[in-house]
Amino acid sequence: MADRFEVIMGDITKCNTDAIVNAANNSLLGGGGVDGAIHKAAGIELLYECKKLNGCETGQAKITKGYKLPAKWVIHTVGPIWKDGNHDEDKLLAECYRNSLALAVKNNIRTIAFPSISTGAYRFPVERAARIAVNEIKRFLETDISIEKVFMVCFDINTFEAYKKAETEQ
Ligand code: AR6
Repeated sequence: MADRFEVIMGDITKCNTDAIVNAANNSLLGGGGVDGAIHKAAGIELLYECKKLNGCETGQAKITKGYKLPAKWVIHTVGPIWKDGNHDEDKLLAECYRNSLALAVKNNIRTIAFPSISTGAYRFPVERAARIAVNEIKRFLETDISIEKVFMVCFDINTFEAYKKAETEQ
């Protein structure tokens, strides 16, 4: 199982996995951070497809094509905005990972890359988010046999260290 999950540093728009996950917002119409980078790299056709999806609830996930991205698919999920930890933030973040992976399985996706959902503009504390993400991904891989590889793609060293720590602790 350990070889099916890997924490790396990098730019998710460059990943040539079957799918990459986007940390989107409820509108699915683009934004800053990883969302902005994915839309920029995929091209305007991604926005056209997203417009047809009627947004997405927090914790849920929707799929589009990847257009100009190396990845064939983009799974858009909406992380919770951090308030104080008492507004279902943990549960909703866990749902993002579970629902994205379930959607990947449904679409015969074998390799998938996640960004650190909610820990940028949405201000979820990164160590807490990393523990939840690693736990959900590992638990999913324990019961699923179709996904070959899950990458956690960290954009900065602080995020990378938090996920590495969570990985070794669990
Ligand atoms: N590759 C991998 N990770 C990245 C990249 C990249 N190219 N660019 C940024 N990150 P954020 P959120 C990291 O803010 O907190 C958007 O405006 C970033 O360093 O992108 O879920 C949406 O439209 C951080 O570690 O997502 C929403 O409105 C992580 O991705 C809102 O931001 C997540 O940061 C979502 O906020």
